[in-house]
Amino acid sequence: MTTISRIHARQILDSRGNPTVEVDLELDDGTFGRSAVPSGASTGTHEALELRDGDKAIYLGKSVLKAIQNVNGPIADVLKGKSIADQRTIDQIMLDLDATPNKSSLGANAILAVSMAACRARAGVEHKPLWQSLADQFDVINPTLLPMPMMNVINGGQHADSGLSFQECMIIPTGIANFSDAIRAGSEIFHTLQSLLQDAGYTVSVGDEGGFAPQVKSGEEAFDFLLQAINRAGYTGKVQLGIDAAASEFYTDGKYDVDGKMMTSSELTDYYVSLCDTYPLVSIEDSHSEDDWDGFADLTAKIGAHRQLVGDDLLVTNVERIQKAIDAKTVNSVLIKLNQIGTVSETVDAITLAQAHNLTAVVSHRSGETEDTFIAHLAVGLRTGQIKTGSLSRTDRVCKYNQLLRIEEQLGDRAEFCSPF
Ligand code: 2PG
Ligand code: MG
Repeated sequence: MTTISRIHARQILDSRGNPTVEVDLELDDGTFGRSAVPSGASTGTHEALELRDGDKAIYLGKSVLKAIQNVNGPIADVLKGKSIADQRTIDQIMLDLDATPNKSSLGANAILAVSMAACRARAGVEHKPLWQSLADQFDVINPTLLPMPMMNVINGGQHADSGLSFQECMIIPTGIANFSDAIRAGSEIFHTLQSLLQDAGYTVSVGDEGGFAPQVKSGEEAFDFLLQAINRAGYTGKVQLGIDAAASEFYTDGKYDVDGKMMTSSELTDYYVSLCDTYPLVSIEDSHSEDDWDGFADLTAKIGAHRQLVGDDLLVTNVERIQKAIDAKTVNSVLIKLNQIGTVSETVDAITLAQAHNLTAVVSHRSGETEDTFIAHLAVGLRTGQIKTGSLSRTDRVCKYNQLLRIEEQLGDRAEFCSPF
């Protein structure tokens, strides 16, 4: 039986230059696994707690030294000598040690880094790629489906100073035959978009997720640019659009401020319906604010038969909230973020609950990322069929797509790729 012999956490920086937790987990046979946790900007209030020190004199309050101590002290103490064989057991030991509903005692960032590093170490012992090891660990048959990439090429909301209310405008290559050609389409459209924006006099600097951040006046103007870029790059009809509105960020006191227009919840619903009538918009994430369950349900009743409506801040990768959404038909898709819930096992539970009820599951990065490509393996290992991990620039985004290109190559003839829309 291979057991955990050493766990060591360190503070590193994420893609925004803020501290985050990285863990090295060693086994008694010398194998080791390393993982680092990401961090959000438009975080949901119902997410597990990200432990930060709050001392303004150090990294402006954002250091994670307490989380590091929690790994190197109590977590290492309870896990040393334990078998690496079963991920659920490892995660449960940490959950018992933390003993809070939102991981506020140890920090979700501390717990998750160890949880992911354990998965990597196990894959090492098994001499398997991480995606295969995750599939075997969680009884997934045929981990051969490459996820549809949702590529966020125009950034707004909390991720850029473009002024655009919608946080993410994504291109989705639904009519492309394989993953590598889907990435090629994304790259060609991204660069075509750059020229179009430049010609129109807009800046082409990028936001947190590597997409452009032009000062466009509305979602419609952003979509018009995207459609032009798709057409000019030669992908008309083969690439559709998606958004993450991240509506909690433009919601106050019962009203939504969409690019300067104040809307009620039902007016916002009607606005999305009209956007879907005008544009090839196939996926809308966080259409409404995180506690506006009725707003989501209303939109799902109206267009859910033909459009993907994704809950992110609404559901926070939490099985209780996902179950509530299933029961009330609130959305038809769940965004999956490891650090919203804080362990790999609970993340897998969120995915399998969604899949069991025919909701789609979209694996997602955070706006603050690292070079860790765990989510690429998770998307393939759990056969989720979709991933969003930013634009076609910035290595913190592209490294996930690159890892998927490697997995596609490893799978060879077994690789599957298909549109979920
Ligand atoms: C989102 C994410 C990732 P953040 O809202 O879906 O794109 O953003 O990590 O800032 O919450
Ligand atoms: Mg979101």
